[in-house]
Amino acid sequence: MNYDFLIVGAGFFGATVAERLATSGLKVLVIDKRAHIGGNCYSEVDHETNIECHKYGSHIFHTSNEDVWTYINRFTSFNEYRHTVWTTFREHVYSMPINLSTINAYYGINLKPFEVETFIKKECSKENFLHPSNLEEKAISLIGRPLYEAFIKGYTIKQWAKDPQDLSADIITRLPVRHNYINRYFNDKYEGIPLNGYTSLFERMLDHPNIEVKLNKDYFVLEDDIKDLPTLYTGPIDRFFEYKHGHLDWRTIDFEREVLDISDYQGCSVMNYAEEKVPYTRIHEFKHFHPERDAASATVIYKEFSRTAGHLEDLYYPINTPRNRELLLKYQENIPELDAVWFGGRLGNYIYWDMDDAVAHALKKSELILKTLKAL
Ligand code: 40K
Repeated sequence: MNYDFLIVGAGFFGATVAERLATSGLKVLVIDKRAHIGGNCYSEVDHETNIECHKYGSHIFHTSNEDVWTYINRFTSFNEYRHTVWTTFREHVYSMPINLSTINAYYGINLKPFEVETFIKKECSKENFLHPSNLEEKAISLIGRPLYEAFIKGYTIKQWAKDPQDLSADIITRLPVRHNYINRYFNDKYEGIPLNGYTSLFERMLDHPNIEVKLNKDYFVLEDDIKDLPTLYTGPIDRFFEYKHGHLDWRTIDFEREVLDISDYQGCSVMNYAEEKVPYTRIHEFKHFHPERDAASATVIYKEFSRTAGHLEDLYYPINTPRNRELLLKYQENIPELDAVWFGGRLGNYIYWDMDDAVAHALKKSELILKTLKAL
């Protein structure tokens, strides 16, 4: 095939732009340095248990964006899964995010919804951080010390490897505390897991006569004639510019997979562990994402460990520090100098996006690309 356009990365952003351009008649080459499509949303059926696992951690699709929902439903149906998160603290299980059940169970009381505001205010006023100087003081000023120490402190330390006392107060403006027993994790209009899994969704998106996918292909060792094509690059923006201003910092995640010969390990798909002394942040049990499938007799769990990412490792979460923000702006200043190169995705924008954000931005970017190519 003679290509009109190169797309680097086959995650949600790359796959969406590939589908849009191909449907407009362009011949598109999609490359990915990994051995599979789907980016960090990739799923595969576990060889031992037949349970579909999200290899890079739990992914729950949720959106209130009608255009995104309509678009994505051209390629898959969704099941009826509704996400809930539970958190274990000192051998007790609590609802997350913090709601009336969490508060009543933690304090051993029986507040009614209309009593929560006064109760929380009283807890907060036990210490007066009128001008919180760090994340810890801010959190205590919003929910009081007991809930902070149980549900926020240890978890934050494990997630970011930083003490909340050393984090900026303005990372959070509010800490949601629900005054009712509702424990659906997401508030969006639409939610679910692709019925046939994420990988099958990506296969459908990329299954187009104008799209060719080449895996195990690193952009930085590509032949020059392909590199000269108009390009959407969804890899790390600092890598594209050969790290000339320095490295942007990321958190990554390690998983420890275990197969257990029991039908249900934890009774939900995601269980957080709030205590600092438990080395993992959460445990994923993937069979719970597909209640509509025949239950396997065994189960597979992934323990999740957070750490700083090395430069060529799997990148998950941008680390929001002044240094990283400035560095990003420096790199972005280089973009207008480049002809017919667009940056997409979480890695290309150094940003945290949910899957629906990635698709929404990709739909917009596709139109911009098509308009620009016509003018060239
Ligand atoms: C963000 C900016 C971050 C780090 C780690 C674990 O559960 C998830 O995977 C996502 C959560 S929820 C969320 N919403 N926005 C970020 C904004 C950087 S990260 N997050 N971060 C999450 C997260 Cl070790 C989870």
